[in-house]
Amino acid sequence: MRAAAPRPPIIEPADFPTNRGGLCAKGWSAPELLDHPDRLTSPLVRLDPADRSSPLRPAGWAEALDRIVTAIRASQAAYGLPSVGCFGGGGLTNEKAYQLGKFARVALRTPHIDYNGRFCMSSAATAGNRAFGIDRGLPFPLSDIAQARAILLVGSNPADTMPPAMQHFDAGRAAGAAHIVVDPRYSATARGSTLHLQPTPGTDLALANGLLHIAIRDGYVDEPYVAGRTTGFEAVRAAVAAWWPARVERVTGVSEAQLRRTVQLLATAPSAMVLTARGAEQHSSGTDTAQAYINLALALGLPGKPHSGYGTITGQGNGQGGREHGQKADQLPGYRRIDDPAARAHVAAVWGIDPAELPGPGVSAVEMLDRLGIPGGVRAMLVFASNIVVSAPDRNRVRERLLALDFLAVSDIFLSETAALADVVLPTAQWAEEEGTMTNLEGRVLRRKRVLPPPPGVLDDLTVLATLADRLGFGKYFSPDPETVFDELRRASAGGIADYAGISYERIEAEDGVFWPCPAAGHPGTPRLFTERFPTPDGRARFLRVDHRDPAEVPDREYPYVLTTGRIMQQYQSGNQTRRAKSLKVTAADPKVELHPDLARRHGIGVADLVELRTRRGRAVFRACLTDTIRPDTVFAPFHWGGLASANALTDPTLDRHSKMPAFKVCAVAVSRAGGPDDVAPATPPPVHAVTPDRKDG
Ligand SMILES: Nc1nc2c(c(=O)[nH]1)N[C@H]1C(S)=C(S)[C@@H](COP(=O)(O)OP(=O)(O)OC[C@H]3O[C@@H](n4cnc5c(=O)[nH]c(N)nc54)[C@H](O)[C@@H]3O)O[C@H]1N2
Ligand SMILES: Nc1nc2c(c(=O)[nH]1)N[C@H]1C(S)=C(S)[C@@H](COP(=O)(O)OP(=O)(O)OC[C@H]3O[C@@H](n4cnc5c(=O)[nH]c(N)nc54)[C@H](O)[C@@H]3O)O[C@H]1N2
Ligand SMILES: [Mo]
Repeated sequence: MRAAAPRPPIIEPADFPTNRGGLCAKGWSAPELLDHPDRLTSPLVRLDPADRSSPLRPAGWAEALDRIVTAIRASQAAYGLPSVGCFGGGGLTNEKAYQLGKFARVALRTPHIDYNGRFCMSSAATAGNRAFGIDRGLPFPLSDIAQARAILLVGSNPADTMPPAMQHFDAGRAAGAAHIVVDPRYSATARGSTLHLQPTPGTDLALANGLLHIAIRDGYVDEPYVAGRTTGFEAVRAAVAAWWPARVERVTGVSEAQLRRTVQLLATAPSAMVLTARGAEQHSSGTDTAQAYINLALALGLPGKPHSGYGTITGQGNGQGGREHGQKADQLPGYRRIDDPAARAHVAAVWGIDPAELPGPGVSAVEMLDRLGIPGGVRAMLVFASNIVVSAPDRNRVRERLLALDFLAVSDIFLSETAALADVVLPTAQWAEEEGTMTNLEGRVLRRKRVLPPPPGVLDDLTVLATLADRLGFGKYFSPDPETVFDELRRASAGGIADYAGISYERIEAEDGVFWPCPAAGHPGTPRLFTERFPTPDGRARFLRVDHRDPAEVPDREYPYVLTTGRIMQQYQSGNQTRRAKSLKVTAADPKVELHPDLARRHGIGVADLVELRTRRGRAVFRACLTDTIRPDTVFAPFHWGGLASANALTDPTLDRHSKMPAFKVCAVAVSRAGGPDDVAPATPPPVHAVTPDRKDG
């Protein structure tokens, strides 16, 4: 009974170098969720196994797992091994992410696994690999940010999205550092910056090329660095010659004076950083855009210099570790490539299988979702730690595809919008209830400790995967124990790019975390990368010529404005957790769309009216928030809600061809008034499962 469950722990801010004792609003409210009444405490299955529209009912673990195994076997028999797929999440611990990747390849023998990091880190990751030979969010400790004398922050709003990290930016500002923020909104981060550039969404690449054009023209290129540490500059120099300031101003809306000032601030500071986040990266040109900012950083000679360089600000709890150990369709643990014969041989040996049995690369998240239930696509899918129905682009289509599956199983803490469509729902443990490790944006591997047991009836994902593997006949390859899994991960990653071989639970504890690469027990770990060389075959960083392309959708008569999407401080991701937290509900009750007053006036929209947004894919309704902090041609909607307030009913699933990132941050939209301030807000409450066995009597 929940009444007898232990109280959630009191969260005490520890004095830790990354957050220096700070926690954000979501962190403070997280304990509320541990014993929340909506918590799933037993598996759920459909009353009629053959009918997904029949109600979900509580079931025992044996029955739930039987249904999953039966469905997997049926799909494999009818359509072959690749007809079963897995979808993971960057919130999973390293151990769980690793176990899920291995489960797909060893127990299911399917190439089809990908995860929500495609929506998050994939563009910057691809650019980092291309340019530096490695993808680690920051090649330096986060606290270096406070020491940088100038920072160009592109499409990143840490004041709202990473409050614990913001203190490093604030410390730099207090010490007189020049911060230039590039954002179509005058965001909380832009306030207090030295300079705010306000481009049209989707034009960051043109902006970067324009900045580099000026840096070259005005003699700011660090020629010895370019000659000694890089390759490919001449092609880039030639390409950006065509991006003279007037042209850049026409495309981006940023004036020549602002461009010049930006270059001057960056190039004359004794130390400088260029940082990107989702605003620059979640585009169909996201990889090339990240590359354009890397090109700028390289030309100014920044990567590898003290308190300087390029970095991407990672998102999810384990956004970094979650992308290193095999959840990606093309990847094996240690950031190895699944199509590299040497990598296959190494990992197969650790796993005790024949390399020939390892499947090849699968397809990316959106590509997999787009073909669910279609011949050649996945017919039975297992989802761990993602609420795809809310967070994937063009969610109406995704929902339709999920319904076309023969079988869907979802593991979650609450009944998410995605779980509500499943044949089988598995309740899982959350952060305070299990052991594991996470790797933060600095590449620092950290312990996450268990402080209380999961509620009775709840199993953790490691145990579930090991048990399912056992039922499928592969039990000897899997363990439910986090430290055992981590020790195997260390061996699997050994010699790879993200090398954890020397990192143990004891060391993480003793040293407040260890930075990878750490190839041996005696190795100190690597807080700072690139100081001597880059991990490319020739040791040099690579410039790459990249050119601006218009977004797949630009405004026209029917859809005259630009829609961009993102986050607000009070909600987290698909909202499955934060929409249930009482303390956050009070502060951000209604989903709101930000509109410039001029745009609102044109459509007769007043303060707190309801507004309908329409794109080629769907419609959604939000409460109007009139603000002159946004460009008059752009509207901003948060994506934290499902139902009628779902921003992803609107978004464009056009993919970046390199990273397969969808264009979350730009599409064409029409705006109209849909109701007055007194009309009921459209926010759809998260699904709740009414009958779980432990709640029938109270
Ligand atoms: N409160 C809260 N914090 C979070 C999360 C959350 O859901 N809620 N999620 C976490 C996760 S997973 C992530 S990935 C991070 C994301 O962290 P951020 O990248 O900081 O968050 P976003 O709000 O997606 O986008 C940042 C900014 O990009 C701007 N932007 C939109 N379009 C463009 C464009 O075309 N160009 C430029 N230059 N800027 C643009 C937006 O106006 C926004 O202010 O946050 C993490 N932290
Ligand atoms: N329009 C638009 N859409 C976006 C974005 C955007 O900027 N604009 N951003 C994208 C980005 S950057 C991201 S990261 C995605 C995030 O979108 P999602 O992948 O939907 O992320 P979450 O809402 O964090 O979903 C995680 C789910 O897993 C559950 N969960 C948490 N921990 C565990 C666990 O240990 N095990 C299991 N089994 N479940 C767990 C949570 O309750 C939650 O339901 O959204 C993307 N979608
Ligand atoms: Mo993210």
